[in-house]
Amino acid sequence: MDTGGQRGRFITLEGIEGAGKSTQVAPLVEALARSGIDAIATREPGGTPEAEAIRALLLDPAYRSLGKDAELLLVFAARAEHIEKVIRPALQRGRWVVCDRFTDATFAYQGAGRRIGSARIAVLEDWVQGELRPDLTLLLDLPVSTGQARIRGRSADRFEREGSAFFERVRATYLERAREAPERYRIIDASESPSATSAAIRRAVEHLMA
Ligand code: Z5A
Repeated sequence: MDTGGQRGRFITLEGIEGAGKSTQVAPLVEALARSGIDAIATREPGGTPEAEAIRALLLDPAYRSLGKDAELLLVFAARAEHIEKVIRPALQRGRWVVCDRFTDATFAYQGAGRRIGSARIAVLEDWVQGELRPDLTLLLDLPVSTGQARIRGRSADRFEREGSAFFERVRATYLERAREAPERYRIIDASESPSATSAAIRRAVEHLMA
């Protein structure tokens, strides 16, 4: 995708909680480095001090009554900072960007989870991102119950307090979006071991390295 001088590649990891996204970011960056590709790892919400502050607010269970429109706008406020200060400059310098979650998460969590219409989200996507879209999105897919079992015992953030039906909608929306844009997505079976998942991810990015 032409983003006005972009030369690096933009890879995002998506999936429900416990899918293993955070676990897989470093192995992917290391695999890219072994192939001579300079990549940075980052995450959403977050990636800059200001966006990390917004993340802290979004995840804090103390703010459980935050309205869904305010939540959506905060997600995009963090994203605007992240794109301007981190993602776009890195891509323009030819670096690859590996991002733990991006706008697919907004369609899944605020769209399907909070039931905000996708047309409204798409307006913000165009406004905040312009032409910027991921070159490749790795959807780490697994049953909701498996993901929840992996994070059991951890203190639940504001999203993790939602029930299974919320996460079933999130998972279904990720899968639907992947089916609608097969050229951008690769669905990875995330119920396998971490090393098997890393190997599947490496295979899924090979075509970008050619
Ligand atoms: N959010 C949103 O609503 N809208 C948006 O636009 C964006 C985000 C961008 C971010 O919180 C929250 O923000 C997220 C959506 C919302 N909330 N939720 N839910 P986060 O970053 O803390 O949440 P997360 O992305 O879901 O992180 P997570 O729960 O940690 O999931 P993960 O990164 O996919 O998993 P992990 O940390 O790599 O692994 C979890 C545990 O499983 C850990 O103990 C691992 O050692 C273990 N693990 C990992 N892989 C495996 C395998 N393969 N087998 C067995 N065990 C494993």
